[in-house]
Amino acid sequence: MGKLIDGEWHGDGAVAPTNDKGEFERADSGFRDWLTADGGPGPDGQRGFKAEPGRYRLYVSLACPWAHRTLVARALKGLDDMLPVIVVGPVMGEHGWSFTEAFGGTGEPLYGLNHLHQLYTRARAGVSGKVTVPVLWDTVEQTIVSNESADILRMLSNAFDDCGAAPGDFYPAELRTEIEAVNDRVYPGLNNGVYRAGFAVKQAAYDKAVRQVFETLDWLEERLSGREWLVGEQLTEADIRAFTTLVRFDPVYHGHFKCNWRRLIDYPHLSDFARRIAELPGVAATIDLDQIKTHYYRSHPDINPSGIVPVGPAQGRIGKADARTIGG
Ligand SMILES: N[C@@H](CCC(=O)N[C@@H](CS)C(=O)NCC(=O)O)C(=O)O
Repeated sequence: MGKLIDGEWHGDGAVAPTNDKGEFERADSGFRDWLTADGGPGPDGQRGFKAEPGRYRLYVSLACPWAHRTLVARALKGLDDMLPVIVVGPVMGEHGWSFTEAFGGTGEPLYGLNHLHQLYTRARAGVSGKVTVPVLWDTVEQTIVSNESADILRMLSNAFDDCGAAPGDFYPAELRTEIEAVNDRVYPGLNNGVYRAGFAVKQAAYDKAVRQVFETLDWLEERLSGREWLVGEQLTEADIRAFTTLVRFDPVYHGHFKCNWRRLIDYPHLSDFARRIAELPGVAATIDLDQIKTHYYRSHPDINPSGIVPVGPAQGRIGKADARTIGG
């Protein structure tokens, strides 16, 4: 991992930033503008960029659960042609995310860049901070509209509706309060909770985080016992946000991040829920277990020094199965 300081890349060996209690602390995203149908300001007065087919690119890693949120929205809204993706390679090394045409990457077709940090400095020469995916890039102004997945997910829900996007609103006005309430629990307890468990460097920090992960899974299981979707009677962003962590749970978080009290397949309602979302049109193609496993097990040498990518799980894999199997 590493970061930009005044436009210079500093690679470092540390797995993730932790505080003096050994707890992982996630940095805030640095680019927070908004894509809107008419180019008007975003919901909180952010600078608006007009949604136009072909104008923007979505830089993603297929491994990353945050980027995956935006890929699910792109698939469900039928934006494949309007919003092309650029896919980094799976392993995050000393230069951070890098472009390659091997291992499922697309290379970097716009400017021939080698590393994602070069896109950040292209947007803002002296920028400081983490270099993360997803990135929503404007090819006209050559800048980053946003590198915050929660915001990008929300903007893709309606920004391209006048351009012929598929119907569906993942953040309908009448459900917003409840969606926020679910997000406020699922983000710390599950989406970021698995990282807080996995990146903890002190026992107490791990114990606290892993307990919260399973309290959140228990709560979700209970909530889904009598309903199909987390909020209301339709798919919302709350479902998409839970989904991308759930599909990684048994292949990665259970082992690599030590979230091994239970597995996703031990939760019948949650497993059905994840499968239900994976079966929506276009969603299965966004799940790449090879990339997911390769990324985590090979990008965190502090946690997995050998870089060996384990073969399992045999059962309960969701989406496009990874290539390696044992037996019949
Ligand atoms: N808050 C950001 C977080 C994104 C994020 O942390 N992405 C990870 C990949 S899963 C990343 O790019 N990490 C690079 C790093 O930490 O150096 C979002 O949700 O968009």
